[in-house]
Amino acid sequence: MGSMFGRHIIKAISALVVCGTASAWWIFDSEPPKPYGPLPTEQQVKWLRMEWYAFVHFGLNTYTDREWGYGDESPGLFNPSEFNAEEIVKTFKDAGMNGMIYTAKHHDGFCTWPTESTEHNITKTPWKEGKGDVVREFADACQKHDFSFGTYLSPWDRNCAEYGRAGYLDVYYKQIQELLTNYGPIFEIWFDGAMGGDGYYGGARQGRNIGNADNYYNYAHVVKMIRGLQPDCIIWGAAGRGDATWAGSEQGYARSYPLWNVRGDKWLSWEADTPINHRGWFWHPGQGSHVKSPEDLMKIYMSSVGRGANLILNLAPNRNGKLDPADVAALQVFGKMRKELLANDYALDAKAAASSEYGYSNSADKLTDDDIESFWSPAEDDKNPTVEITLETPATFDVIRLREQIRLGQRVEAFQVDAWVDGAWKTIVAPGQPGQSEDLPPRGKEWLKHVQDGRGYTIGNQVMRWLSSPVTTDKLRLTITRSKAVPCISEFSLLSMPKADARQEGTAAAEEGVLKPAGWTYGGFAAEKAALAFDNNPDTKWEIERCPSHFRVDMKHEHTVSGFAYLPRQDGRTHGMTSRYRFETSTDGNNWTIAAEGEFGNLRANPVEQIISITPQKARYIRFFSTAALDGKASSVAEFRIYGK
Ligand code: FUL
Repeated sequence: MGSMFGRHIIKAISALVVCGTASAWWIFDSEPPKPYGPLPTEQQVKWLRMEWYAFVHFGLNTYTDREWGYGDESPGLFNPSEFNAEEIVKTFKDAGMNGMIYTAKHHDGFCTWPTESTEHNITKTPWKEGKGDVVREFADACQKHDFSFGTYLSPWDRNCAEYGRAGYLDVYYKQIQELLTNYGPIFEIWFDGAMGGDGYYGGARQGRNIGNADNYYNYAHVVKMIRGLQPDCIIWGAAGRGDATWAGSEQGYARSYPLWNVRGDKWLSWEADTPINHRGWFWHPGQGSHVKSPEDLMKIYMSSVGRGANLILNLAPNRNGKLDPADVAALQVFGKMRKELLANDYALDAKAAASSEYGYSNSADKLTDDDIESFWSPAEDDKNPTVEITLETPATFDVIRLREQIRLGQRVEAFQVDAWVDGAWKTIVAPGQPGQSEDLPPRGKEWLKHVQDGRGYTIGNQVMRWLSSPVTTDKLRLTITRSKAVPCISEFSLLSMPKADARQEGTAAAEEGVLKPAGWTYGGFAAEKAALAFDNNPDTKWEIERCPSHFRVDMKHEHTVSGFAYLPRQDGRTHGMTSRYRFETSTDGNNWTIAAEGEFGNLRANPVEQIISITPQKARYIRFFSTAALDGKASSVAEFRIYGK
């Protein structure tokens, strides 16, 4: 410490000598550590501090019960008679969010603003007699409520005749230009990665392959254009040329921890996305019973924001233009829990004593001063930097939050936290080990079990480690066990996880109307495995290395069948995941009626249960055909349910 202080005084004096007339405050300041590695832009710093915001999927799919429209849907369907953008924005804001991103155009190519780029737009709808503009209403409501507004503009366009050819680029660039010119500040623009495949394409109804997306869309040009129009706008995606990227799952968690905001020589931040409702990104009839519980939302938050990524949480308006009440209820409870979690930091103003300090301005007390800009750094030659934190009175907590001063780069590779319990140090966050990582398994709900008791790896903008059992103490010790350069830690907080409101529990999927498979027999391909699709166990499945193929069910009695549910394979693989289907019914097992056929969109990124309703009809037999599959000629079904009575 002595030599450190001496060095600091020398620095200050030499600064005075060099600057001559330097103002007196410089004497009380010291030079911070030098920046390390790629640095975030000011926009990226601000964006990371937003933490979470809303996604809003709302368009023609809202009216067709689909996730991916084909491109031939009639704009005549769009008529949200009770749409009130302000009410939606206020709901988000009350929950503690600070921005929203709206799907101005999804893959079906329908533009929800009066664009000059295509006829397939809002002016052709009955809503407000063709004079409406959803983008305008959201943008204005956001501006009025001091809420950030962003936009999603799907690069893939299944409506445009020119898609896949050079002609589409003029259309697409025009759309970007309109959205970034006419609607005020856009905090983030989202370039989805889904691209190419079959579609309407102006009537061609064919498959189109664009090859390399980065080449086809010319993202280098797109990025340049956006920087010119709105330099503060965060660009998401764009083949890695933007400012932020996908955290690797549509379940809302960062797939892997440690999480480095660095790709090559560039700072690139992460965003995890998920819909609040298990049914998907767009609103679907009867989705109320499929909302994620507030407890699950908290686990999602802890494994996205808690790992250093941002979280974008989708709430979809229904056909009237209103948010689903069940979604809103879950959001409100989770929002309240999050506020309570962050409201009380037991380490605030606690005494902090470090093994060393880099300089006077980077003393240990900066960790507990509630100032995100100030930070503690140890001396350069301190290879085992620790800080002891002493609270005024013992506190009980189960979440530890740390933040790095990311303006100087991301540095910390691993850390450890010990608590003084019963007269000895007890490790409550073990340090992450070199070459290891915490990867959440990409399996349905299973991954939620893996959220607590993680190790200490990267910190970045922030990291939260959630302990499965609370700790009570008045003394803690933080050790930075590995760091790429002198650590710069801005905050150390001790938080306590609130319990969910009991009234919100039990929102799990209602099983109303599901026919019980007792005594049923199966036929068709791989008939001996068909029962595995009806055993309520997503780990076992009906599968066959063949597509198209099908299985047949004899329910032994006639029922009125009103629909079915299909759960794609949940083992993290996509080979043979059924992506197109046909569902047939029969009363005698000989004459079959096609009750439904179509596409299951977006399974690759979000393999959630797909529920299809049919016109209720009498049937003793059903056949489920897998007519197309992802990644290879195979078919599979993890779980299947038949609805009826
Ligand atoms: C995906 C899309 O394909 C989904 O439909 C949704 O928009 C999601 C946010 O991104 O990749």
